[in-house]
Amino acid sequence: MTTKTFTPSQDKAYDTHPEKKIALYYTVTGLIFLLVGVLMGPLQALNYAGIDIYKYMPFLKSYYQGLTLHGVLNALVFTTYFICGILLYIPARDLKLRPNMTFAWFTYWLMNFGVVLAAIAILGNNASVLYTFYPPLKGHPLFYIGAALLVASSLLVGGQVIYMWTGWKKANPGKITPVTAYMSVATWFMWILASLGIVVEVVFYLIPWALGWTPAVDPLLARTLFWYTGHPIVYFWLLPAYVSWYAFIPKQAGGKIVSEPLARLAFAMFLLVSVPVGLHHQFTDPGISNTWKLIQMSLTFAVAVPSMLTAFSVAASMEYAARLKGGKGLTGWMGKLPWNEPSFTAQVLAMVSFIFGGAGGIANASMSLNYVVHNTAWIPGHFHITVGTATTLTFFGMTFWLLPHLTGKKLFNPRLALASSWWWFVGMMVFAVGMHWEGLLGIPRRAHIAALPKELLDQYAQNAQIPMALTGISGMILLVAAIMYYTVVAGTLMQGKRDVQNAPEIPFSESLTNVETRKSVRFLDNLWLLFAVAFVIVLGAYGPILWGMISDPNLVPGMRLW
Ligand code: HEM
Ligand SMILES: [Cu+2]
Repeated sequence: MTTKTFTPSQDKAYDTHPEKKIALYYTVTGLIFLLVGVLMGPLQALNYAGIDIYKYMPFLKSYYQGLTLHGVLNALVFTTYFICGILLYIPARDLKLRPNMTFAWFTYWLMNFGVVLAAIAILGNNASVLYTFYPPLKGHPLFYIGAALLVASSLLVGGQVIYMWTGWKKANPGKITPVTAYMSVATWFMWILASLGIVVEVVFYLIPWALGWTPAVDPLLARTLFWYTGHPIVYFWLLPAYVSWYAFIPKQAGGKIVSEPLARLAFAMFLLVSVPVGLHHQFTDPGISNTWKLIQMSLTFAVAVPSMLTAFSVAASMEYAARLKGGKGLTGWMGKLPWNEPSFTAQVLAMVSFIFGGAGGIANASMSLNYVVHNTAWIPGHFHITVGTATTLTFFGMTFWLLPHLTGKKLFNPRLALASSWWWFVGMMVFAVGMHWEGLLGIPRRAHIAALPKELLDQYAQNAQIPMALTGISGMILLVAAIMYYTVVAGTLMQGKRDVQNAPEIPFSESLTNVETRKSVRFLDNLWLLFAVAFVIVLGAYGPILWGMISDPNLVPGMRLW
């Protein structure tokens, strides 16, 4: 009998690691949906500059159909796909385990199926309910069923990662989970707890109602369940970016993780306190007592702490790397960072954006200041420099090594990749100035203001000429940035040649600390325990409110306003 030696062939990139292929499919599918969503953005930015070009867009029945596409595809669909790709692949590689590939492909196709159902409803103009789908706005049942399948598939991916990790723990008794896997698993635990609200809202209330099985729903209860998930979902978007900042940026900068225990502590804190804070989106909602609003406001400030830990610790890792290369002075060391590397620079620009976004978030979360900015253009100004840049630009930066790593193809035109990152960053900064400013002048969000009669639009415009111009210009800058970025992605994927052996590796960083001996780290490795504690905190912060609403509902029939 002869034994064959196995050499991976150059053109078959996935022989040794079939999980690379699923990671590629998840991330690229997400990017394609993002492209469609992002193309609506400049139209909206022009609207906020008082310029209406919707009449030239025959495929959009209304501003709100476009805005639904934009919000749903960017915030819900792109993020979920991309995160499922990276947070399945990266922990599997870190633990040196292979996911069950049949199951993993099943989750991918289930997700596609869900998104197609929702797309049928939105594209047919039967669900222009925006990405928050607040009742009594009533969309087509396919929209809610599709959304439920999207969330369900993401939970199955999370479950698979937790299952892999549990198997690893059994096989490695007494060992501490490697840090990247730890952060990924903690994120999935957080998402499982966080998604409960939207799952209950959609499955128990909205689907039966949209199908006509129940005549009415309670809008306040639905909103509360929505925001139960709707705030921590931002951590579901952000934590994968933090994984990259903590675990990959130090290596990409040429150094090591300065404080690994701090990284673990930050993720443990996110698991504990990111969920019971959703009421800060409902400060203006009647029917919820101020006491509960204040409690959740305080918890919101608590969850800012791990983000600050992250800022200091990631900055310290970069400084360490720069000083290793001879960087000197209070700020002079920054010059030694690899600014010509698109992956690194995109992510650092994303971090800078998050500093501003986080600061604005503190204003949103303060009950008294919230009344000033609530439902104004300030709010989209805020979340385009958080999810729209901190997360999105980090993911763009990751693709600059990830796509070559997964496919064995060279990054197409790194200079264009670098330029696209700067253009996105600058575009979003200008956008943020314009929109925050418009918001402070009282211009509402989600308003087709460019279609107002001239006298009414002028009432806004006479005070807001500068911010409106900035917003419009930013939309054009962002359009250019998006074209550049997608040229890089398409150029990379469409090359015929692969060089699998010389493809970049996952930039796992080494750590300066030996964590095996640390009791605190050993304690934090009990993620099931932290999950249970988080659950109890959530019950305390939400149980009484939800119970009050469920036992005394205010039912309202559905409406279609489009
Ligand atoms: C070309 C880049 C982009 C531009 C010019 C843009 C522009 C805008 C504008 C002007 C609005 C406000 C619309 C209104 O309130 O009526 C908006 C809303 C929104 N954007 Fe973007 N955006 C872009 C990219 C993104 C990205 C990358 C994300 C997330 C990953 C995102 C997520 C959202 C969400 C969730 C909304 C809220 C929709 C709603 O209120 O229902 N956007 N965008
Ligand atoms: Cu929030």
